[in-house]
Amino acid sequence: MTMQAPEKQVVVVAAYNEAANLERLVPALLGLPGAPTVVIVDDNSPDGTPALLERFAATEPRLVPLVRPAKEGYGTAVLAGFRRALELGADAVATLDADFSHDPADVPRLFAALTDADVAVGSRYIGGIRIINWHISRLFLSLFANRYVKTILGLRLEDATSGFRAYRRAALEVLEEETIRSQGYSFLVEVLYRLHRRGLRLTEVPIIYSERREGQSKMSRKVILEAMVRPWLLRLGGLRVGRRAAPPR
Ligand SMILES: Nc1nc2c(ncn2[C@@H]2O[C@H](COP(=O)(O)OP(=O)(O)OP(=O)(O)O)[C@@H](O)[C@H]2O)c(=O)[nH]1
Ligand SMILES: [Mg+2]
Repeated sequence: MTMQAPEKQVVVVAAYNEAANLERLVPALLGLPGAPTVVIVDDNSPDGTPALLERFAATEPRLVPLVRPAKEGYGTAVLAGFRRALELGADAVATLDADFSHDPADVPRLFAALTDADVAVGSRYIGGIRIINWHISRLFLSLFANRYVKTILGLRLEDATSGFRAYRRAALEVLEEETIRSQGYSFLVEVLYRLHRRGLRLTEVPIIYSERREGQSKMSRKVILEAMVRPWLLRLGGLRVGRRAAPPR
């Protein structure tokens, strides 16, 4: 089944200490064709992000700040953004990082790909490798992580760990029924795995990824450990569920 380009578009950005980036990112997103509503989920960043968001929101009703009291991880931030987007009546929701690793100009292409998919993943790895400014060791880590989760979970995507995505509303409603256990970046894999198991259609759209220029990485040992363990927990949980539900193709 195909559908028209989504009407009410919402972009969700998880951000922690990204004020310098948000200063430029928010206007770039608000200016996109499709006039999206922009939800920024900040965890009360000490760098002044909450005040910056208030300033934007004072003059721009399409900017919706969602400030949580403390840092609770990427996954739960995006999930909170999804809930707000559904409340706002979104037909489709895109996610991207705040640090310009994902080019806001690519957002319309991701939304457009929802005409014949439920989830469109901005992929660094289909049809070649497109990453700017990564040390080779970081590239190997990312390629390994993708191979790792593909092997454990049977996902056919080339880039299951990309946070640059678009989801149809129906996909987010399915996620509402699922219990998402990841707090950090393994959220990205968990979401795809659950949607795949529920029979939703996943597709990939080529994007160019650039290493952040401003601000600091939030990668931590805890987050990496969760990313290593979570696929196994999902797979083992999935085996149990698999007795009742139809297994993925
Ligand atoms: N609200 C919120 N946002 C977060 C949290 N952790 C990460 N983020 C945001 O999630 C996005 C991805 O995090 P990054 O630190 O860029 O992760 P990364 O791209 O793997 O690492 P770098 O290559 O160093 O940028 C960024 O917009 C972060 O600000 C968190 O605990 N809470
Ligand atoms: Mg980043």
